[in-house]
Amino acid sequence: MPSETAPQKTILRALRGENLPIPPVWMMRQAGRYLPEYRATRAQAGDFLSLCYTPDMAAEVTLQPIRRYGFDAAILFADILLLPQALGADLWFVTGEGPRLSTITTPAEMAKLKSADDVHETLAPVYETLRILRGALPNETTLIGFAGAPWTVATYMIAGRGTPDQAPAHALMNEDRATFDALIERITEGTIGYLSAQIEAGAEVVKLFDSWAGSLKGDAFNRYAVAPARQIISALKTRYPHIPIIAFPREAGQGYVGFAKATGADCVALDNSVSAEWAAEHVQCDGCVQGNLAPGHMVTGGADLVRETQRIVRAFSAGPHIFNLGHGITPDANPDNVALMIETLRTPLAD
Ligand code: 1CP
Repeated sequence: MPSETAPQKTILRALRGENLPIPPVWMMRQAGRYLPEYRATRAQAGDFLSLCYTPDMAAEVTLQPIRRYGFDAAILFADILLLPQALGADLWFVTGEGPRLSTITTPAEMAKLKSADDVHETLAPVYETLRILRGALPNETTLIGFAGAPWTVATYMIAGRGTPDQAPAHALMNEDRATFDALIERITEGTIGYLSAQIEAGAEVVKLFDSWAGSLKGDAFNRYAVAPARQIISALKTRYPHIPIIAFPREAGQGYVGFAKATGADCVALDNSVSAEWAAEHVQCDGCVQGNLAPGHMVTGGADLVRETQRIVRAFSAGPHIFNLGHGITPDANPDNVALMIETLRTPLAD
């Protein structure tokens, strides 16, 4: 059961609005293919979904970057597409290409989905992974659970795969709004139950990934990025008022302004399409922000990485900040560059 503990952990302190002299740090996709130890466990598991659904192995890959780098947070190893699978969609991964799902584009397909309350049997191994992690993590490390935001999850369920412009999801939104809205609502309810169960199993923070929020414009952004996030956050805050929530409306641009206030999120995660200086003025004024180093620096390293890390730390130094990348670290990243980023961060700046 979650308990109200005094916030000692740096990530929790930042999420409660404290401005720490050295920002706490973790990295999106920190357990991933750039690490040889991840590749070894992944090979042992056989395939990606087996890795997600085998609690000992999922816990092991979650812990690997904590052991190697001493990150301030560990993020549960799972995937945003496990919820669609738990709702009844078929899910598989094509090597070298990515995820594939059976599609939901008609009222008949929608009717075949399970109810939001029926997802927990499939997802039980994920909750077990969290329980293992709570016992295995160092005392100072915060455990983050997560889910995809409804729009992003819907884009995969409608298209059956990742799509560069999310055209199939936009088409359904325009052509059959009732089915589209029913799907968004089912995912929203499922997400509330899924994240609640993650918190019960030991997640101390949860994050909502809206990776494709950037393709929602104007009213659609309010209706399908802001409103579902607000619904999920308000339901979680009613049940677990002390659990901080990070929202990541990736590539929202101007949509970042006021997003925390509009949704109730404790922290907004920033991609690297916005400058830290702009975000400090327009987003951090409302509370904690997370981000936003371009992931490419983890490939190229060197003086540019050091300079950019210091620039971001300086830009956000007047308020609460969790250091992170603007998106996930890529498989071609050099593990030594991650160490250099952390060393740079933890060395106090001269002025
Ligand atoms: O080992 C492999 O080859 C699989 C690659 C992989 C990994 C490591 C996938 C497939 N998912 C994951 C883990 C994962 N996914 C985590 C674990 C925790 C961590 O960050 O370390 C998280 C939080 C996610 C979230 C996720 N999955 C998102 C949202 C964040 C983002 O990157 O924008 C999305 C969009 C997915 C879908 C997905 N899963 C995997 C891939 C390759 C994709 C993207 C597919 C596409 O759009 O083409």
